[in-house]
Amino acid sequence: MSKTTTGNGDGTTTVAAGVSPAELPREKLTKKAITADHPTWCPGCGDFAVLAAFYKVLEKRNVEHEKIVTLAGIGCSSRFPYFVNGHGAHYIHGRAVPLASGISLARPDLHVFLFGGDGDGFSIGGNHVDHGGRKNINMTYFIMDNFVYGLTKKQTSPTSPIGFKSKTDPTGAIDQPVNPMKKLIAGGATFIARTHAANVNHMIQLIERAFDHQGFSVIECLSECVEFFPDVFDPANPRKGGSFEVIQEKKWDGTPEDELRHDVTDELAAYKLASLPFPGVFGVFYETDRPTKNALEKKWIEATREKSGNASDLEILQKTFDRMK
Ligand SMILES: Cc1ncc(C[n+]2csc(CCOP(=O)(O)OP(=O)(O)O)c2C)c(N)n1
Ligand code: SF4
Ligand SMILES: [Mg+2]
Repeated sequence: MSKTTTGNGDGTTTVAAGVSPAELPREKLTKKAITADHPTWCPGCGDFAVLAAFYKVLEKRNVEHEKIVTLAGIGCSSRFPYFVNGHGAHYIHGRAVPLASGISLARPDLHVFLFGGDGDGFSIGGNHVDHGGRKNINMTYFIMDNFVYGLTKKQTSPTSPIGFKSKTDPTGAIDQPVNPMKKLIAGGATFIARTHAANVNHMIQLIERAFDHQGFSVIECLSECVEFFPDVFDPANPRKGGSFEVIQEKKWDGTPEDELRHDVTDELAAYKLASLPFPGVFGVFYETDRPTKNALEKKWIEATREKSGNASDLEILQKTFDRMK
């Protein structure tokens, strides 16, 4: 039998015999509790800042420790789940969205976060991102865009600019890069934002907004690969002589200056913002309130169960098989 010592300071709690942990006051979530392995990124990699911002949000929002799920495909950025002490998986290259979809639909009480790179999200996983968006499955996807395949040591990625010299384009990339904001708008994601790993406060604000959004939320974060594409994001880093232009959102206060501010529910306006030349603008491009697949599926399951005389899952499944005979 265990003795009574509530709150071990590391997210675990020892409880008295006969006391259910659910009955005890919850210990505040600390960074120590959510920190797992030592990050193995190169010194100076932008991904460190993303991890720090994510820890901050979990701590600030005091997310229930057992409700945190981090998922990823393959890539340097996709190593993220190793560094978070929560449920998680480092999955197949580009396939984090389908895995996350199943988890989100089966366990809507969990906070499902995805992390990955431009290659993982816009090349091999490009089609999954579209379907996650159009189905509006509840999850937050943070894409660490470094304009290169980092893990495999410098190949052209779908966001590499024309002229970028890499192992796959030794004389310079010739293909038109993907515009992440436009792709996400067209795909149907219901929260679409852009940030920069050099601006931790901005990252935190956006992760919090995405966290509060019901549906498929995606944040593209410019995160420098210091090894294979250094300094590429300096034009949007004030500490490196660049300028970080933040989208001014409408306040709906009836003032003349509000006329010029961005309406985040206006898809065409979001598309226009996405057309600005590099480094573009940062903040929320688009946000809309559309029913999630989670909610629609729940309704459908309830209606089906009622029609079947409140049969159990097994009975409904058996009836379906019987019909197929
Ligand atoms: C099916 C498959 N194809 C190719 C690879 C090789 N591969 C591993 S990571 C990667 C690209 C990673 O780039 P990105 O997603 O941008 O992540 P980064 O390393 O830049 O953070 C590739 C091509 C793989 N692991 N699996
Ligand atoms: S190779 Fe680039 S993306 Fe990968 S850890 Fe190093 S700096 Fe980061
Ligand atoms: Mg990359």
